[in-house]
Amino acid sequence: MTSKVEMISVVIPTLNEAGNILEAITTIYEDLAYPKEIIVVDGNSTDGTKEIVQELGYCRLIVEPRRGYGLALKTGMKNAKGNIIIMVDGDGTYEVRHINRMIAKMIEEDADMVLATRMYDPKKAMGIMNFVGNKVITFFFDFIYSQFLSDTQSGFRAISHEAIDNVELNEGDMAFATEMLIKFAKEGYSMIEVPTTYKARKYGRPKLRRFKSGIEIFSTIFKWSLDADTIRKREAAWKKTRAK
Ligand SMILES: Nc1nc2c(ncn2[C@@H]2O[C@H](COP(=O)(O)OP(=O)(O)OP(=O)(O)O)[C@@H](O)[C@H]2O)c(=O)[nH]1
Ligand SMILES: [Mg+2]
Repeated sequence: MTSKVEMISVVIPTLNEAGNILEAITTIYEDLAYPKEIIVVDGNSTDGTKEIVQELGYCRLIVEPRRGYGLALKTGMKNAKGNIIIMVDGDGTYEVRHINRMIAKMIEEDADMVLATRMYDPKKAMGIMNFVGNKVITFFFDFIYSQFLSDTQSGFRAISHEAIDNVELNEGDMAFATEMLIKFAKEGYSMIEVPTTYKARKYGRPKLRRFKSGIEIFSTIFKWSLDADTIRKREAAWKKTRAK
């Protein structure tokens, strides 16, 4: 439950995002209408990303030399002081102006997590492979964990700091985002979505390795699905659907 904003910690993982990071950070700095801190967790970029962040002066730069999207986010979150954590990529693909909208929804609904969903983007800018992969993953996740999300692979989320501290997250790479949803579902934390738009990458290459990440994400989904509590909840959800 998140009923008020004390401070927002924005955590941004970066690995060679020199052409994207400046716009993301300055937009957040200017637009975010709450007390805030911006934490960039950089994987020792070699393209000048760190220098750009340092020069701005108002961001906290943490260098996390170990590889992995999940590890970077975990390190950032460990250092966050706000009662709400925003996680967002530093690659310019998310509309960071929508943070205010996510926070408003979080408070209004007393939610533990708000995800920005890219599935209702009128321009349908997401690549077909990512779109289909995301849909399949999301179908299995929703079905197994009795949720109603549309974009489980969204890396743009507002999260209750208290809730995230209460779950154990072990995945070091892209499956981290899915593991977080699974653990939240298991704890009974509320997760809702607000629509956002998707922008194609303008600079640099994706670090996502589709095949490797796909396998890791599916193993994570199935690994946590077989305990008695999850099976009981799923059964109850089926019965409820059948009774309608
Ligand atoms: N610190 C750190 N950041 C990383 C690492 N891998 C990815 N990132 C960052 O995490 C964010 C997500 O990675 P992306 O490469 O954009 O993955 P994606 O969003 O699936 O791919 P796109 O379709 O290109 O957006 C980006 O801001 C990356 O720079 C890493 O090992 N360390
Ligand atoms: Mg990205």
